[in-house]
Amino acid sequence: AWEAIETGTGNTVYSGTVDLTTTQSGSTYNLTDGARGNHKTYNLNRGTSGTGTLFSGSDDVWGNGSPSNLESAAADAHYGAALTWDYYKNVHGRSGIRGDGTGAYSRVHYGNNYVNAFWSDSCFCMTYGDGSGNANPLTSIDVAAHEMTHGLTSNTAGLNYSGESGGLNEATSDIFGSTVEFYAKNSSDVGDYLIGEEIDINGDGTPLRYMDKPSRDGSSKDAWYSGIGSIDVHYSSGPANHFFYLLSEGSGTKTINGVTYDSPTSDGLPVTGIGRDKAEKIWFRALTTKFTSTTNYAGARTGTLAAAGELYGTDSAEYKGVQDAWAGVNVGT
Ligand code: ASN
Ligand code: ZN
Ligand code: CA
Repeated sequence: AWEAIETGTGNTVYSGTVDLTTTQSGSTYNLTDGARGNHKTYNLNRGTSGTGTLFSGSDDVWGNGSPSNLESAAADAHYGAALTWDYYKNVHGRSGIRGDGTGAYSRVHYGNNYVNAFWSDSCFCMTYGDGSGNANPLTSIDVAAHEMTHGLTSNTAGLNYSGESGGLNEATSDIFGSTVEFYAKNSSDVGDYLIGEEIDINGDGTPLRYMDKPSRDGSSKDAWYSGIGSIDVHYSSGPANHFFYLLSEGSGTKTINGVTYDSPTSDGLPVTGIGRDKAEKIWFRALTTKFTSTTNYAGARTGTLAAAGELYGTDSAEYKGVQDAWAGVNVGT
């Protein structure tokens, strides 16, 4: 059968109605993104292994916005993967997770009441649960970009998923989860420095994590301390998330897209932000050319300073911003 790349319509759970890149094969449409390494989206239908079935149908409309329609979360996952692909390609010049144009794939409706999502190196794929009551799929843009970024980290720095490097690995996923959401710029998703605000994992409308002041979640740390390497990597990520917020936006109070942030510094000194566009370039360059599997917080400081020096010069405001933002989370003072 002949195949053609098509633009379908996704009625997502979290991002409204969006364009999805699909493939038409004969009279059947598939959730196969022919423009992005043939990234496919599969239906596990509550199974927990294999790939289940590729989403396909006789029309190119996917979901109706309700999680009870199994195509809706698939539309979110397919959209999130495409956005993440476009972000890395258009902002950082990287074609796919491996940089070679190869697509990954997504699996939705994993298990029953599964309140998580994850990346796996062994399948080179992302997997999403349906959340509590199978009603809140974990398929928002920031979560999709977070998981896909674990693939990028594995294929670049390879930050070990424990100790301080594990916290940096987690923070890298939160950082790019956030920047991809800003990049999306659709009417439902304007971008923020919150992680998982749409999936309502806490059941009270609060996000999973906050980058301006990570301790707002009750567990994450705002600043580095000796021994931070022994806590959960989703909490030891705090100082690096906080660094990224400070570097982008500066310390103190700021309202962005209707969300008010209040970012402290551990040394009490103010930090002047350099803007997210430059901060994300610095983190990406450090991740892909400076960090290794054992990079710790001190090494992240050295690596991001080296990246900032190469990009903007060591006399630049950007370089000073990196110094000040790390000082603000108690690294390198
Ligand atoms: N959602 C989690 C993460 O990406 C899954 C996990 O902890 N393995 O970190
Ligand atoms: Zn993660
Ligand atoms: Ca978010």
